[in-house]
Amino acid sequence: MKKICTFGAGLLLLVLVMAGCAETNAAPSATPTTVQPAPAGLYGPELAAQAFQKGGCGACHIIPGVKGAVGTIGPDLTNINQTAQAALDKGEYHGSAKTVQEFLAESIRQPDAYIAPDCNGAPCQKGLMPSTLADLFNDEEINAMVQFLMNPPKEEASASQEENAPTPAAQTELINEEEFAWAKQVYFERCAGCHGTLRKGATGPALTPDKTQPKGTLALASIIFNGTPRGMPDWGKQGFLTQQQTEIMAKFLQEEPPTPPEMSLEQMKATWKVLVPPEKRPTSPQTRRDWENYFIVTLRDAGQVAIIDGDTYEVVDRVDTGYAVHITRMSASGRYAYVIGRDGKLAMIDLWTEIPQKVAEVQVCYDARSVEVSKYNGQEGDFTDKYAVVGCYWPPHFVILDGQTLEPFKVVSTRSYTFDTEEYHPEPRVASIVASTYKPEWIINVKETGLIWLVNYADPNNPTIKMIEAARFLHDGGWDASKRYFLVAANQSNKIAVIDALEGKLAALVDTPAVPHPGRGANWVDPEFGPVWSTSHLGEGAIVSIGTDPEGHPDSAWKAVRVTPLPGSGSLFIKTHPNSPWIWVDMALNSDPALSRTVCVIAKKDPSKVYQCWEIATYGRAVHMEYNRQGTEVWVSVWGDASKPGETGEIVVYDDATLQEKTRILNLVTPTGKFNVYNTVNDIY
Ligand code: DHE
Repeated sequence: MKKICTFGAGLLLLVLVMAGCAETNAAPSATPTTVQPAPAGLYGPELAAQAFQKGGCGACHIIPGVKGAVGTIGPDLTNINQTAQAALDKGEYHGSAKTVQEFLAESIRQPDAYIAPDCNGAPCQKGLMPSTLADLFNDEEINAMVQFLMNPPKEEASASQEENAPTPAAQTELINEEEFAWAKQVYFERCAGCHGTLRKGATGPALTPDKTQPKGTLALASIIFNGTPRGMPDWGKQGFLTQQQTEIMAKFLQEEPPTPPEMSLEQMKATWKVLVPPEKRPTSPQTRRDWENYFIVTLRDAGQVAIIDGDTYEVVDRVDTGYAVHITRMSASGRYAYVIGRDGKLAMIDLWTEIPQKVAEVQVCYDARSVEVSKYNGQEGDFTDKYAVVGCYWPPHFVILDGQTLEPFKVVSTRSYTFDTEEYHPEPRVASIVASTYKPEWIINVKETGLIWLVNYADPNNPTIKMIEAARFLHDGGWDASKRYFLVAANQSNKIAVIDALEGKLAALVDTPAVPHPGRGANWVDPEFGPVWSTSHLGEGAIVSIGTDPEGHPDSAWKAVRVTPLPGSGSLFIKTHPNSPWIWVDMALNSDPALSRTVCVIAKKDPSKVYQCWEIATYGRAVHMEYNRQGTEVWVSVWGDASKPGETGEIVVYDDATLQEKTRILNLVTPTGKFNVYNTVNDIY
């Protein structure tokens, strides 16, 4: 068994305990990692520092005097002796230790004996630090670490410790070609979204060799296996990666990142297919169903969307789309659904045919997350259903396409300079895109540079672009109720940027708790502060509401006027409807399985606290809420596991007035986002 050390919850020393994790990726067998014993002849602080290095404890803890020990997942160990004394004095400690020394030693051997309350501002989590530790260190090493923590050095790492610390190069173990190819694919599928294709960091930290090599294989593998409280998934615990596989990934991350290929317009056009030409499509709806009450449901791991009748709950059709399909947006008329996969494949579905039908498809990049349409209809022309735009992660560009056929015709690179330090960035990815109704304009959020581009598509071959300085790293967002202001999360800056689409300028930057993640947010009227837009957060259990009515409620405008506490962090989405008395919120990425399948509602008339929370299933995660057209029902996805029959996923439908369950739409494969046609066209959230 391979082991790893880090202090986190309690005092974390992580051993990668791996038992029976389902293998979902056929990986090559790992090159063995050998845990080296501490060099003989070391003692005292030097032996302790060596032991901390050996286990990679610094990946999760700040340990004064230990080179590279600046991790923030576990508690800061600078004053851990005092924290331990306080826990013993207050009787909070439930282990068998009677002294601080015993406490520290026990925390290494049995990390869950006591869960420290503060992991750098967030609550520490049970189970983050695996419990089988004793075989990693001998008694001498544990004793040395305990003595070290009893009296930690005041200064930074001393020269001798620096010398004794293993050099990154010595720690890095190469992987073979087969392992590299496998890890590259897994990185693309699971990691690139947050850390960047070139690993320069965005939602997650940078993972370039200068950052990863000092951490070493053991520490990196432990983070990959166990996740972090700030939203990094626990790939090992979830069963996506085995211990061996996390080690291959950890080694891959210490190598230089490979640069993927570019994609030309010619290559895009080679993938372009018009399956039903516009002239062969019906001129009026051919279905008797209320197609405006269809829900287009992402079936993530099936690479499909299900089109579900919002009146009868029947799955009307399943349409093949892109790999790990991500989101759907409707054309301005609502007739067409545009579905983007993570592989950059865009599918266009006609909702007017008797059975909805894919009418065109194209691939415009290798990695994408967003799609939007032209919505402007005014003095400058009618752009209804005229253009689509896809925002890519790799290559970093956006592509403008014909809205009727998906023929791509304009590619615009987003490679440019960061707004604050004016440094060239090779991978500024396109995050959310929304279409203005005030002007023929898309608001395109360029994640890494922190710039919001106002792209005028009136002459799309010669688009004018206004770049607005905002904050890094831009992610998701939505309109306020008036649709004049667009609010977008700069999630690693803990800010919401507000764009005034009428004036074409930044209206405000609002500070929030850690890692805001609104989806498109929720618009409602606060009894005290008037119209507000709310976001939940990945990094903290809190909903923040921001005043959005500068004319009627100038004192509240663009201020975080209310914080509503949630039982946990890890929230991805929040939703409401103008007809609803409630605001719904998930905690899909909470590391506690019970909370991850819990939804909460907040009463608009008493928004200071949560009204009710409940688990919606016995498996999977509760993720993403959507209302029906009338605003009387809420649909919530149970995001299951495609490899577990009976637990692949379902949608739970609630009566919004009573909060009672109405029905379940069963046996869906990993349903995540759901987009009601009417609500999506009209930006109702
Ligand atoms: Fe998403 C929206 C990016 C992971 C489900 N997601 C968005 C948007 C972006 C984004 C930029 C805004 C699009 C817009 O409005 O134009 N998402 C990313 C990532 O980079 C990230 C963090 C990591 C990744 O590797 O992809 C990521 N997203 C996820 C998931 O794991 C989710 C939960 C399920 C899945 O698809 O795998 C997921 N993202 C969604 C959904 C929306 C979304 C359902 C749209 C919400 C809405 O109501 O509009």
